[in-house]
Amino acid sequence: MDFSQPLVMGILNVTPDSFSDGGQFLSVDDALSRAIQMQEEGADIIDVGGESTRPGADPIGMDEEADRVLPVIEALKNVVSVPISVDTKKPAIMRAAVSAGAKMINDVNALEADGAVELISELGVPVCLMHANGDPRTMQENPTYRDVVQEVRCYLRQRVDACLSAGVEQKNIVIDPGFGFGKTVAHNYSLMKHLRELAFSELPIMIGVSRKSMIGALLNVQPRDRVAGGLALTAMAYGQGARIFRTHDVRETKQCLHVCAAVMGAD
Ligand code: YH5
Repeated sequence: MDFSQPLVMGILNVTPDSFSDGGQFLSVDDALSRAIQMQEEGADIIDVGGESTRPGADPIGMDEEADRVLPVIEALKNVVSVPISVDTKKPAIMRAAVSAGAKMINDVNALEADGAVELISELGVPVCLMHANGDPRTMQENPTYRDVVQEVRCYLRQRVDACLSAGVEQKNIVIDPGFGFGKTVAHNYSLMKHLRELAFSELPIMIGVSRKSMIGALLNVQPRDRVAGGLALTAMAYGQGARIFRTHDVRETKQCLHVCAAVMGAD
């Protein structure tokens, strides 16, 4: 992947809580339509996720996750031209997703599962290593840090080192501070203010702030009214070197980054 230009990763949730009719089944067709729409809006990557990692969410089993994401990835690779990434913590899902056509792994657990680092080295695909403090079920109960920026940086450095030691190529590694994952609103804003300091070894930084509660907590609005807040964070992050932006709002984020890039490219 070429990280010299900012990339927008469109979120394709295939979890029951994301189903448009609130029902139990999201059809593969609905997922494909949404993905095609995001590609038309300019998405550079489509991120398929089957396990809800929202605060309070329960983990799901292997079979259920496989049944949600694999058919979508298999169908998607024939209808979109952009690379597909899979948002999973499970090595077996990573392997199956790559066989099904996924070109990148997005792991909110930074490859902490047994065998995950070795698997990524074997598969030779790009990976995003994200920081999370605790698991989704309990992570927001009482997050504490002495220095959130330094702790996240130190954690990511250790995970990067584990990958490099196992033979993962540096060019295949992306890092992400994990906004909202075991962090208070104050922690999230601190991480954003100091995002520049997270960078090391020229690794590309990815962020996911789209519609998250760090925006809602400030503006007191529902997720669908958090787009402008997300774009403000996107612009601030771009200015500090972030290069991959995971979002529900692809068209708006592309426009935001286009304008940001024009500022950076001006005389
Ligand atoms: C991320 O930051 N986030 S899943 C709660 C919300 C809205 C959105 C309404 N996967 C990230 O998107 N992967 C998720 O409140 C991620 N970075 C990376 N790399 C959570 C999510 C969300 C949660």
